[in-house]
Amino acid sequence: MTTTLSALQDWVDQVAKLTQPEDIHWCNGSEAEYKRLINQMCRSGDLIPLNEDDYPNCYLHRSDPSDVARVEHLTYICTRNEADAGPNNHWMSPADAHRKIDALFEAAMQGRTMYIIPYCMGPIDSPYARLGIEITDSPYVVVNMKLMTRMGAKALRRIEKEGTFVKGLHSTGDLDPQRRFIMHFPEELSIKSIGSGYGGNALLGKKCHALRIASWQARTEGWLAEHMLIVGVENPDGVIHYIACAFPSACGKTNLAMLVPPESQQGWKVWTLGDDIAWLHMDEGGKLRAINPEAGYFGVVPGTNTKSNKNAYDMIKHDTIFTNVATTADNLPWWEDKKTGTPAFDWQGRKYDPENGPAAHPNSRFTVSATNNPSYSSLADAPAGVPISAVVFGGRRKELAPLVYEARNWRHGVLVGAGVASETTAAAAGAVGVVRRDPMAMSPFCGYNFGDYWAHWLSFEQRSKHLPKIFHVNWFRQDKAGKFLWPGFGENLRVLRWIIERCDNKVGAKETPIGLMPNAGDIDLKDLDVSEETMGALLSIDIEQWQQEMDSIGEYLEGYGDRLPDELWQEHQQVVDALKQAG
Ligand code: GTP
Ligand code: SPV
Ligand code: MN
Repeated sequence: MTTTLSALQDWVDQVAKLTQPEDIHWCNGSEAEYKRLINQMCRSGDLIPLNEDDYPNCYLHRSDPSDVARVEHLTYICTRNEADAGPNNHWMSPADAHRKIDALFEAAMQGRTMYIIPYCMGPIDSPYARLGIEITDSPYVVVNMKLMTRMGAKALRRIEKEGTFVKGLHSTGDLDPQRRFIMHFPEELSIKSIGSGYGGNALLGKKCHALRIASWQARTEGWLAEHMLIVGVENPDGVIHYIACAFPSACGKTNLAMLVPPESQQGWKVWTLGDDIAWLHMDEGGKLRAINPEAGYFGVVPGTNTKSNKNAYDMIKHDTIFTNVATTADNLPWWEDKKTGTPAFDWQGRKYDPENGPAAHPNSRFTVSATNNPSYSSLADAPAGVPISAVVFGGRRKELAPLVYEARNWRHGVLVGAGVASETTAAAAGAVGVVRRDPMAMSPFCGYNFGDYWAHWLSFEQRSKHLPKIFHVNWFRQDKAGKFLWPGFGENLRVLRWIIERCDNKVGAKETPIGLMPNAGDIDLKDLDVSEETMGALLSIDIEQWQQEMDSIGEYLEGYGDRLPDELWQEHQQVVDALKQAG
């Protein structure tokens, strides 16, 4: 297979000349191709087959120990004008970036096969879908892209018809962290990534294309590309509300998107549309509609058990690629909090020794097709997406942020999103558990200046009277002993129900300086082991702490200088004033 599109053929020829692969393979996305690559990687040792009886068609990949997470310090946005990338991104001039990274690509694929992966982000016949080509020398990337995207012949046909696509070039290189870069050229719709084989660094359709490049395109075209799950919540009468939630990496999106309602919530059902990325467009009636550009999940493994997330637990029992989990003596995958089995070998393949830390890497991941998901929504392939009733921001905060609150209006909601902070997790290289600002959970993923991004968010108010309501949640409040105050997981449905009732104007709320909060008794606590006192703590706000928080948000926003929209500043002042009055 080759292509009829000369712009594509020329680029492939150019890349081949630079990287000098031994072979070139155009991926057609077939099952046979997937199987062939899997078998080839089993022979080369890139993949280890897992216990075929209990985990049929499941494989383990062990990354290089220096290559187990996204590397934000090596991720660049390369725009002509530095200010367009903003203080939220590392910047390099396009000329310098190309020069630097092309030198590393020189002969990088010698002795290897170069794979051409045509992919479609979004339902293949959706007007909202976007196309891309990833060129890589990693068969691991090919099989992951097969599970994560609509990949192969159909995507190539659409690319040839439309003539436009995002160009992504990737090589695992020599995995030397000194020679690792992930560069984005939004003005050229291109990505170059070298030196890492891991998830968000290497599967270029995901964070690089569907968030960093797409957010840039979305701004110029009037839509939004967000780090959000999309979930459908069906009430006992069969009415479904769709909710989009932005939580930072490893802060609960996959789990909420696949929520299993607890027994007390008779008649409620939850449907997954997406677990990581949402593209939001305004339809003719002024409603925001969401599609999930992805077709699979690259999810956090540790913590997954039959109690926390039975859907995910079952979903990854077949046809799954595991990355950096541990294994048991009988070759089952194992991870912390699996609640069954014992580890024999850790994620690096060493004999398990607790002295070496956790058995599974804290950022170990599963890759599965979304069709494995028992709660996969029948509308996940709908070309027009689903209408969104509520946008929910959230973070991982031991203290301060209450279980749930609602923004007074869209503008205030944009401030709530801009003010999100969260404790860092193992999803990115660096310290874990440090609170940092992560506006809209997009800090590592917004492909342009946050000041312009907030202005773009604010601009939606002028375009529609039917925007979703905006909320903020925090599942991670702790008591003094470090125990979570809220049980989380399936029980989060109780909070989603309050959110839906607010959207339907079926329940009142209490005004507070930071927004609207549930009145006592309005969150269903039936059969829940949470005392009234704990509930009080979860729904309390500490005025003094919040005053400090608003100072900190203010300082952060000031960093955006004259790119910061005035309206955001006014909203900030309004909360500051309200806190002062209450204090
Ligand atoms: P990315 O894929 O990195 O974007 O992450 P994500 O937001 O999809 O996170 P995920 O749902 O995989 O959750 C990450 C971790 O948070 C897992 O270890 C979960 O067990 C834990 N977690 C998820 N939901 C809850 C919750 O409601 N309460 C508590 N305490 N932990 C949760
Ligand atoms: C995240 O870190 O937010 C992820 C995993 O979803 S990765 O694909 O590696 O970015
Ligand atoms: Mn993510």
